[in-house]
Amino acid sequence: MSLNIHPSHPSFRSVMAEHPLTRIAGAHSALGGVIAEQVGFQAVWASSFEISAARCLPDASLLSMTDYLEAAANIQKALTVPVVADCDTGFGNSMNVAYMVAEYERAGITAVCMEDKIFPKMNSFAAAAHTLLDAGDFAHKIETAKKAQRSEDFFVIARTEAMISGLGVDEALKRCTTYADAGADAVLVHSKKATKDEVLEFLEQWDNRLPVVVVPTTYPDWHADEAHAAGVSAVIYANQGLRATITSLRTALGSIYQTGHSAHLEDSIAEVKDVFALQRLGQWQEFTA
Ligand code: SPV
Ligand code: MG
Repeated sequence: MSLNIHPSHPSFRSVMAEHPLTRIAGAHSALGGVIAEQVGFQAVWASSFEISAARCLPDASLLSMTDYLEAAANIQKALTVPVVADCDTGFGNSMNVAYMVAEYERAGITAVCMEDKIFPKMNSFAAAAHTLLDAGDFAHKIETAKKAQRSEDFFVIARTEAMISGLGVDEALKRCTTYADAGADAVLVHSKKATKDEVLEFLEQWDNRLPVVVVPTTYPDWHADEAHAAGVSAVIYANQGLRATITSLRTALGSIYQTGHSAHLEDSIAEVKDVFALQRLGQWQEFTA
């Protein structure tokens, strides 16, 4: 009898090869990851923003690599789709990057993303300088990550914050070319503009050497199919799950407190048996049969 209490998962590289557009949802816990998988997402983003927010801390390199690794590994353990681990700046210099790759790979993570800001970094949407690391130094981190990996399948995404820091599309193109030369498996271009125009301009000029990943948080009306038609290979819905959770909790708990009971919520909140299903309780109980 095979029990699905220790799910296995394909590599992110194989998922990318299989899907013309890989759709990825952010999570901070196994619960969010499993729900993302159940509704159809092909991968889960272990988001530094979500993982920090789950502890009511800013996404500002306050948590350690060990904290982020534990969160990502706990998500991965529950899934049959791969996790893409948001590894911020690589948690330090190239030596930290080598250690990071060894530890993440050992924990069964098949894809990591590193961004070209200086450590400590600040969340891309926060009012801050968002100073970039020298492109050559970041390229060295990418080279180091690729050297440190054991499996050929391990996937390293190089994220540029050039547009976040106000340096524009040309700088993003230059940096992504340098990161492709350094051996990255994909590039992620992040923008916090209210429209997709900046990202579209990047895509028009990008030579398609590597797949492009986008995070349409501030331009949420960009349909996944349109993004794909414009040259995007993977799209990350990085924090919508977290934001939905905040709204749901506030509404439900606020209403229980106000009314003094929870009867009116019964039809709109998950049933206890739904929780049991997410816990795979039935499969675990087979051990006692
Ligand atoms: C995250 O989800 O942690 C990200 C995306 O890195 S963003 O918050 O937009 O920087
Ligand atoms: Mg992040």
